[in-house]
Amino acid sequence: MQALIQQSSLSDIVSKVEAGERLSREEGIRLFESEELYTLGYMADQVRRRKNGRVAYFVVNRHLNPTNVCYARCKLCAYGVTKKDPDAYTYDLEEALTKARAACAEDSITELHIVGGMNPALPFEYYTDLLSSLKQELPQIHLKAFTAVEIAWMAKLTRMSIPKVIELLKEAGLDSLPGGGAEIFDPEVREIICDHKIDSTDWLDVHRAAHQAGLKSNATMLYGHVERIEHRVDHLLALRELQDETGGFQAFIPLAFHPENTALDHLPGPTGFDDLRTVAIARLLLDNFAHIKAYWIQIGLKLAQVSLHFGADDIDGTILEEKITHAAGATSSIGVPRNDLIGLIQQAGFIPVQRDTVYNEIRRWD
Ligand code: V47
Repeated sequence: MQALIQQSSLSDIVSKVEAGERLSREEGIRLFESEELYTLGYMADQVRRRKNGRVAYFVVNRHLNPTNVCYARCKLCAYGVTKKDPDAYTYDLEEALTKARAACAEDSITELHIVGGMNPALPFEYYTDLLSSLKQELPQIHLKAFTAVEIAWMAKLTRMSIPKVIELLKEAGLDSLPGGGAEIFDPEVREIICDHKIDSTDWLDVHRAAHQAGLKSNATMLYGHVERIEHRVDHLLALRELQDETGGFQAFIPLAFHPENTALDHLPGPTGFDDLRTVAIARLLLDNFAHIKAYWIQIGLKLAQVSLHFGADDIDGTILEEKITHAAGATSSIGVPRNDLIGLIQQAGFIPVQRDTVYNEIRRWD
């Protein structure tokens, strides 16, 4: 390995990573231009072990998607539909609670991940009532709910400021924000893949406001569509900059584009090589993020396991019913038993740790 590294065209970057120095935009671009997957993995694994040791995390969670009706109709998305679509659904409060009750029937579940479309028929009270009813009935469950896109939508709907919307959601029971809706921050790429979505400034403003309100959040990047590698690097650096300011992000999750049933279904989507290098480069550029998640729903359990050696320290959760990526042709199962995640982590040589949403350890399998 040492001989390989010495001959590497990235050996100057290896030295910087070993010294714990921050990488620049140009270095980020060089990493993406490189085909030296081993060197990328070597560097990312060093950082990962420095930050997280031999531990790999997972959460026992469930998804709840209250509506797929969405006015935005993003080209990247196969989940959102118009209200007239035969597949359109919107749970009323009681239906959402029934779904949540069933989803959280198992004792070990600690998190509900709640996201949905921007449905013009739903008033702001729908969201606050949903949170407060869930909190009342399932007080032990962490409510990780609503992307920055949905929160900005609620602000527009109610003509309230983003901090006010977050304050009211928090009062109703919101515990943290998921990282979705970030896509790629570059405005020209956004124009193609999600022209009705908030821009990067608004996305970052919502997360800044959430962090200022004392809530943790996650961040994502959708890759493998029409973006260039410069767009990926700039996206990651924008996240790094906000993290320098607030420290409120917990995990970064690279999201592998799934083209099926989307308006971009002529695109091939990312390859396994791209999945692995993106995890590794995220680990290297996001030096101020504690955690990098390999989202097995999108890259499959096998590649998520391998990602643990390429910078990832978390493989997300058990889930049980995933709709958004499966609408776009994901071939992974829609959920996985906890013991399967434990086995995958152990076989990869790491210590499985079941965590809660904010990374408190619940149990470890030493
Ligand atoms: O917001 C939509 C993306 C996100 C497609 O915060 C697509 O812990 C691929 O954000 N192909 C939802 N991706 C997933 C998400 C997430 C997942 C796991 C953990 C966390 C977390 C967040 O998926 C959406 C959008 O950015 N998406 N369509 C598609 N065709």
